[in-house]
Amino acid sequence: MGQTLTEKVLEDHLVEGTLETGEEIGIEIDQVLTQDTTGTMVWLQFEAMGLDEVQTEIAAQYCDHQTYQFDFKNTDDHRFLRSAAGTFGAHFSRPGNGICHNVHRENFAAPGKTLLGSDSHTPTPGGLGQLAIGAGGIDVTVAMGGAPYYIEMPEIVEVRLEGELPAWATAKDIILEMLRRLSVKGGVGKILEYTGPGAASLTAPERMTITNMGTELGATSSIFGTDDQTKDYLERVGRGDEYVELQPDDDADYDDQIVVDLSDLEPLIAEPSMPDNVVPVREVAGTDVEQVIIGSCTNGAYEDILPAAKMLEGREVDMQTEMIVAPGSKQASEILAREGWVAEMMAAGVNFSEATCGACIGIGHVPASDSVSLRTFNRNFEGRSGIEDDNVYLCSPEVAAAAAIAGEIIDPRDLADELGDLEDPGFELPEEYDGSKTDLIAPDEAVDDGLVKGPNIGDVPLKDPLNAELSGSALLKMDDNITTDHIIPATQDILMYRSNVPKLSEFTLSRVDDTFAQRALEADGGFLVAGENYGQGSSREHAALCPMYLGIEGVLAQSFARIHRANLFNFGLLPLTIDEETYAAIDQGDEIEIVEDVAQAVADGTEEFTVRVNGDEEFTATLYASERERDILAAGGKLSWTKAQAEDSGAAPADD
Ligand code: MIC
Ligand code: SF4
Repeated sequence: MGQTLTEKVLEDHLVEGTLETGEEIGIEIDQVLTQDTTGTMVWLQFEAMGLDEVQTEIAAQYCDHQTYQFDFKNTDDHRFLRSAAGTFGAHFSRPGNGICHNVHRENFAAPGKTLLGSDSHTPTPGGLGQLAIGAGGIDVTVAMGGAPYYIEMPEIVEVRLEGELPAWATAKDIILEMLRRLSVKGGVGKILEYTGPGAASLTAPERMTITNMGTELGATSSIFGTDDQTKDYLERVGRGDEYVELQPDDDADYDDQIVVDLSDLEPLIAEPSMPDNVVPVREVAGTDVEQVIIGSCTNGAYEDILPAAKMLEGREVDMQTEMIVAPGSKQASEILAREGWVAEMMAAGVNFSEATCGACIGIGHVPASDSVSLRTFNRNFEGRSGIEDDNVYLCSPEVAAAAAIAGEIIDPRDLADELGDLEDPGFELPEEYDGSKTDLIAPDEAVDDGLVKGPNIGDVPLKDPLNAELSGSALLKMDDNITTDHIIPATQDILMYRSNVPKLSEFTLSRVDDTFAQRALEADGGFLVAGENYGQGSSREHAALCPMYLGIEGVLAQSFARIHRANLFNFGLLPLTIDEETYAAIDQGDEIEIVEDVAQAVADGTEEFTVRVNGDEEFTATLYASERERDILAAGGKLSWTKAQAEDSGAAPADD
């Protein structure tokens, strides 16, 4: 039986285990990336582990989420990151140089290589045939120290794209169609491998819109084979020599297959407030729009902005609508500026921003109350834009530009009919990605050789090893699909404390219940209870670290999102899976006790635990964990475990 593309790359990097679905495998990591809001913890943990030099082929530190530096704490974080990159041997991308995924794909992403990143949209260069996975910060730290990365071998699903996109339908509509079909948890435990003539018809940047937003499906990663389109992109970014040919075998054996006929697609839009609330644009046409933003790591590249610029040429943004373009990289801004498109857009009424994540996490351009905002981003979780009860829709740049012109949601095909002279702008790559590289500092150009920490940068808290007895109350009961934006929001007022866990913890789950953090501290122990897909969204390990700091011992949920589940182990919190009946039986405030000697049972490999509620009713909860995960849990988390291992061996910390 032939191999899938994923199996080929995994086999090439396999250091432990076999490629059997569900088995834990260890893989070698070639490249790592981190960004400003997860990176400080990455380097603090690197330091705490006693590591002194990056071991991967490439390590890159980007400053992209909070580039406006509203507070000295942000600027201190950036200075610390520059000093860490310089000290330990990583590339450093200065604030404003662009979003990590955009700058990485332009400069480092390479087919056949593995990439681990402390950001959930790390799978973006899957569109170039790179196997790229998002993870919690400490997993990236350990990989950067040269140890393998461990995951459960995912199912590999073929997504066969037939046909070609019709006019005005785009790559964004392909991934929105996937979300419409599969939902935000449809990709959990899976790698999606795109094949077929439809895949071949897409350029590399279009593919990267799809692989980027595969994260919203919950997928471990998404990947395309390589071909002339890949080669063409690599040549244009000046790295044609990094091309390697990679395709699945003709008789590759997939766990499942999904077929999407591109010729059936039309402009789609995700309604508030989940990326899978997808409908045809025509269904919501006529809705007034007060704000339109083109940007983010999904659709903020040069090729994404250009179609909107062409649509706006010689036209004006409607009087009641504000339009912002926030490019994904400074290089994109630079090329658009040199070609005259920035001026064209400004003349049309567009407000041109620096290259940043910004508005995607509610930093700048917060929508007005009771208003509709159309964005080309990947997430529209409630409140993420910076205002509760927001109405954020997700769409392609073409649909966004059409709305900016009309002042209301409109299918661009209908706008074209109305205007008579509006043509589908198509999708075009620049002749050459020839922006300046002054904002990317290579390790051998580094100006620092010591860590510079501002007063807000604290230590990484450690947890004690797992106790025999585990009991406490159900401090908070939550619904399905709780996101990490609910657990630790990323808006400016909160984001500036990412390097200060005691302070950041005060905001834990405040979006669900603003009395939670105080109650948890006072209770000194307790549990969280949640429905399906708990912890979806971001890779931020703070969503486990802060509850741990507040004394939470475990989470009982119907299911967990992949990265968050790993983060719970990494910070010593027991993730127990419960069924619907148990979920229904537990009320907030109930007293919960795990009947077994937990430390012993975890060490013994016990899977089923007895959960006693209010000293009376008993239910079964399951611990799905590999031996390695059990050891990490027992030690109180990955930092303690890695340090203990290093002490035992008398060697540099390792992960196996
Ligand atoms: C996001 O899109 O939610 C973020 C902000 O990029 C996060 C990272 C973070 O929380 O710092 C992610 O996707 O992992
Ligand atoms: Fe930045 Fe938004 Fe992309 Fe996250 S999803 S990396 S916040 S642009």
